[in-house]
Amino acid sequence: MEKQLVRIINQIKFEKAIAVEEKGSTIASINLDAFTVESSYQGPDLDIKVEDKRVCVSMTQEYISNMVDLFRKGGKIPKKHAFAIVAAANEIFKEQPPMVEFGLKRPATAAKELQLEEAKKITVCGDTHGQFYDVLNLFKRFGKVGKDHIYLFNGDFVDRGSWSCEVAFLLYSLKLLYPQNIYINRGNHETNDMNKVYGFEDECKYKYSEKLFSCFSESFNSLPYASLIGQEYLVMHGGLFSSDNVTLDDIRKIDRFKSKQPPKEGIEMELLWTDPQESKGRSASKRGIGMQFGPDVTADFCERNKLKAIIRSHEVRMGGYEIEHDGKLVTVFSAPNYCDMQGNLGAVVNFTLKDDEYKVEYATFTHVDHPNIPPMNYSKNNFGF
Ligand SMILES: [Mn+2]
Repeated sequence: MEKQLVRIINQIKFEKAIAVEEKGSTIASINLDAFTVESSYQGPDLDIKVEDKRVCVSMTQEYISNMVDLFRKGGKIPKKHAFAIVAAANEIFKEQPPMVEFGLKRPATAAKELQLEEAKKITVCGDTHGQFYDVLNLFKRFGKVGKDHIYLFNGDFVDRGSWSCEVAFLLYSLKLLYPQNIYINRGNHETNDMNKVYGFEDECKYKYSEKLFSCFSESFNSLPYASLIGQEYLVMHGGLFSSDNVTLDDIRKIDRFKSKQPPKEGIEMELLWTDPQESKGRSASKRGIGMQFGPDVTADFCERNKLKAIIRSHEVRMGGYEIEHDGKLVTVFSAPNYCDMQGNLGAVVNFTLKDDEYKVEYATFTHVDHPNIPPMNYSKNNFGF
C-alpha cells in the first residue's frame, strides 16, 4: 500500500512538472451570470451579488435546511449556487489571518484585539473526512452553530468519505451564515496532491465539475493554518515543529498566498503533517513527510508561548480522542468508524467559560448509518478500499 502511494505521488509530481502552471484565480474567472439554475431544483433561491469580482451570498437558515434535506436524498445544489458558495466563503477565509484568534475571556480593550471573539461555548472537531451523516449527527448531539456556540473544524473535512462535497458545502454555508461562529483550519487533505489520490477531486468531477474542484482548491489555500483559543490553546491539524525556536508570531506571519499549494517544508508543512510520539525528542515520520515530536518538545513550546495545551487531529484514536504528552497535547478525531472499517469512536473537545476560566471537556459519539455507498466511491485510481 505504501509503495503504491509513493508511485502515485511520483506520478503526480511528474504530471505537475510537465503541466503549465495555471495562472491567476479560477474563482475570479467564473461568470456566475452565465449559469441558469437547473429546472429540477425546487429549493429556495440564493441571493448572489457580484461586485468588483467579489462574490457575496446572503445565506439563510432556510437554504441550509433545504440543502441538507436535498443531500440526504442524494440530490445536488444547482451548479450556480455551488460556485457562488465556494467563491463567497473564499472571500471570508481570505480576510482571516493565518492564525485565527478567538474566545477571548475578557472584553477586548485594544483595537488590535477586536478580531478576538467572545463565546460561552466552543466545540473543536477533528477530521470528518466526507462522513456527512456523522457530521449531521455531531451537530445534533453537540448543538448547532450559533451566536453563543462557536465551532472549529480542525482540517481534513474532505477525502476518504464519499460525501466530501456535501460536508464542504455545509461547512462553507454555515461560514456564510455565521462568519464569526464557525472556523475551519486547513488540514493536509485540503491540498491537491491528497485530493487527487483520496477521492475529493474525482467526487467533485462526478457530482459537479472539474472547475468546481479548482475553486475548492483555491479556497483551501485561503484557509487558516491554526487557531488560538482564549490565548491559551493552540489548535492545528498536524502538530509542532522541527525547530525549537518557533513562536506564535511565526505562525501569525505565514503568507499563505505566496503559492497555490503549501510548501513541502517549513512551518506550514509541519502544521499540516506532524505527529506526536511517546519518546522524547524528534524522529522521522512513518508518513514520509513531516516528523514526530516528543513530550519535551510540546512542554517547551507551551512554556515559551504561554500555552496550556496543543489540540491537534490528523490521526485516528480508538476512543475518539487521546490526552497525550503529560496532558499538554490532545488528539481529537471526529470521523467515527473511519472509512467504514476502523471501529473507532468520534470525539469533540468542548470549552465552556465559567468564572473567567475555560473548562475543557471531551465528548464522544458513535457512527450513524449512511446510504450504502463505500468510501472513495468516485475515485478513479482504484486506490480505495
Ligand atoms: Mn490529516
